[in-house]
Parts: sequence; C-alpha cells; structure tokens
Amino acid sequence: MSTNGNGSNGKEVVQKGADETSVEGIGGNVSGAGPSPESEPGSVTAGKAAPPPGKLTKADFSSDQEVRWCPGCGDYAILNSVQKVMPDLGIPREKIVFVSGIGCSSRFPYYMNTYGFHTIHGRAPALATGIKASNPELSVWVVTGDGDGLSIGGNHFMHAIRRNLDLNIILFNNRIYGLTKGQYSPTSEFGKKTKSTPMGVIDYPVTPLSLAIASEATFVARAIDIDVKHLSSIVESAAKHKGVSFVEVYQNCNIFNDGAFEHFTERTVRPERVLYLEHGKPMVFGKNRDRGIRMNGTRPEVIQLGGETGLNESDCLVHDMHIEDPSVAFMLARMEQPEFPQPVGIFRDVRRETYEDLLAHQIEESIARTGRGQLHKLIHSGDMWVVE
Ligand SMILES: Cc1ncc(C[n+]2csc(CCOP(=O)(O)OP(=O)(O)O)c2C)c(N)n1
Ligand code: SF4
Ligand SMILES: [Mg+2]
Repeated sequence: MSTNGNGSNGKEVVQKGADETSVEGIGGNVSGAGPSPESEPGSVTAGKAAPPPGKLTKADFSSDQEVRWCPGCGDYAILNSVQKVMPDLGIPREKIVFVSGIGCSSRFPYYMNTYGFHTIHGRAPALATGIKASNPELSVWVVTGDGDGLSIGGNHFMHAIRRNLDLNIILFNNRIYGLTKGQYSPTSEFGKKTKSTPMGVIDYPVTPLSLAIASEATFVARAIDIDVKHLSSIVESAAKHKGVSFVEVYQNCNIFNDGAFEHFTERTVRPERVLYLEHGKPMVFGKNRDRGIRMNGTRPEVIQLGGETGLNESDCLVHDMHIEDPSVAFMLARMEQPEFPQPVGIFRDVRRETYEDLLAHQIEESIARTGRGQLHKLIHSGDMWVVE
C-alpha cells in the first residue's frame, strides 16, 4: 500500500471530521499507511502494563500498537467510541476480550488494551462462543466486517445470535471487502461495479439487521461511524444488554467505497434523512421535526406533520423496542433511503435466558444427579472397540 496518504487505487485520501471527535476519532495517529497486510491471525494480545488503581480512562483502553488503518477510515471513529465507553462499564480490563475474524475491521483487538484474539475468517462468533460458554464472567466482544460476518461467516453469525450468549457483536458495514482491496460483499448494492464485479453486482444484497432479527437476536441496533455521541450510547446499551447484542455500524471505507452512506450521513442532510429511534417516542424526523412515520395498512409511510395536513406527532408510530414480536423491528430494518429516512438506534431489546446460564443449569443438574464425572471413566465406559 502507498504510504503517502494515498490509497492503493491512487485515490486521494480525504480526512473527514467525525462529530464531536478530534483527530483521534478519524485517521488520527496513522503515518499514511494503508490497511496493513493480512497477517498475524491467531495472535493473542494482552496489552500494556496495568494502570494505577482508580477509575480507568479512555487512554487505559488504548494499546501501544500502531493503528494501521488508512487515514480517514471510519474504523477510527468506532475504535474511539468503544474506548470511550469502556471505562463507564466498570469492567476490569482483564475481564474483557475482543475477538475478531479477518479484515481491516478485524484488526480491532490489537488496538484495545484488553485481552484480544484475532482469529480466522468468519469464525470469530465460534471462538467467542467457546470463550463465553467456558468463562461466563468475561465481557466478550466480537468485531467483524460485512464480508467476514456475512459471507464466509454467515453460518456462524446466525448460530451465535440464535443461541443468545451474552456477546456483543459489532459489524463494521462498509459494503465492500476493504482488506483485500475492493471486492463486493453481501451488503454491496445491486449493480455496483467493484474489482470483482466489473460489470456490476448481480447478487441481491442482504440487510444485516434483517438477518440478525430473523436469527432471533435479542438486541439489535444500528449507528453511524461519524455520529460518535450516538454510536457511543448504542455501544453502551449493547454492553449492558444481557444476551446477544448486535450492532451494525455504517462505516466509511474511504479508499475502496468512499461515500457509501454519505447521501444520508453527511451532517447537513442527516436530520432530513435519518430517523433516530427512541424508545417510547413517536417516530418523527426532519430538522423542524415536520415529518413522521405511520402505518398505512400493513406498510409504513412517511407523513408530513403540521400546517394544513392536520397531522401531528400523535399520529405517528411510537417506538417500542421491547416488543417480544420481532415484526415491527423487522419492518423498521427494511426501511431505506430514499423512500424512508434511514433508521438508526435500538430496534429491538428483549430479554431471554442466555445460553451460558442454561448450560450452567444443565451442568449443575447433571452433577446433582450423577456426581462430578471423570473424563477417564467416561472414555472407558460403555461400548468400546479395542484396535489390535
Ligand atoms: C479462508 C479465507 N478466505 C478468504 C480470505 C481473504 N479475505 C481476507 S479479508 C476478506 C474480506 C474482508 O472484508 P470485510 O469483512 O468486509 O472487512 P473489511 O476489510 O471491509 O473491514 C477476505 C475475503 C481469507 N483471509 N481467508
Ligand atoms: S476499511 Fe478501507 S479505508 Fe479502512 S483501512 Fe480498510 S481499506 Fe483502508
Ligand atoms: Mg467490509
């Protein structure tokens, strides 16, 4: 990759400011390197020396590793948000582990001063499942990309979610394979020309939130990389949810898919084109809060509020993220620009027993019934074959 601030495709890298973020939020401390080569999976990072006693700060969660994302990449803002939220969770660093697969996004564990595991492509949910099931006290985070999580890892994604382990899954959706330099992903738009689809994509894209909801996710949310305040609040809510939490973050890959979400995330158009879902509040949007969402039969529709319309906030759908039935959350996940404002926020937050608690109960019950087992005895019990 180029080291002069240009991407490998020769496109000039533009540094874009994240809301309420200084240079540390986006492309801050990088010396112009592109995404680092695909390397070193399997490494476990244990971070730098322990901080002094007292409340931890954001800095305590930053590792001493040089961040190897392209300048201007949305990954910085996400890293910044997660590091910012960590001290408020009150979890000691040695009880936190970040697990990733492969991709630019999957370099994340290196930069967190916690335990971390950069694993194999698409398999972070499987590794995280093992970690959480065997040590439920840990706060386990999965960081994945749209390729890692939904292509090669689609199967693992679905099963980790439906098991409802108390995991936090953050999917960086840049609608492209970044690390391998710009091939289309399962979230790339139909017709999009990429390195691997020179005549345009002919697969229909998937909506990550729809997949998560269909897989029985108990917490589903979406945020935007550059909206750091909102993203941080979503990350915090996800962390506090007991059960699996799935957060999709719209992340700009300014080298291979620049501006993928700009038509609604750009600061000046955002109020008109993004719907911030808030529990218990009517679904209203627009700089002047003059438009809303209501049901028209079985379909949502955008309505104009005020003036001659005679409609007001009380005519709008009220967001209830705690409804057990996932139908409304699914419907919201299908709403898209330009017909609808793009919804962000928490779509669904319901309680269900977690896999690790159910597993612990089964183990306790079994021990109470038959006593603590011995592996040696188990192996040598029952029908055995002797190979001679
Ligand atoms: C088994 C295997 N197949 C393919 C690859 C090549 N590969 C590495 S990363 C990647 C896709 C990454 O895309 P995404 O998950 O969207 O991450 P991003 O780089 O965009 O953050 C692919 C196909 C690999 N490393 N291993
Ligand atoms: S996601 Fe894109 S901008 Fe970010 S490090 Fe990878 S190639 Fe660079
Ligand atoms: Mg990607």
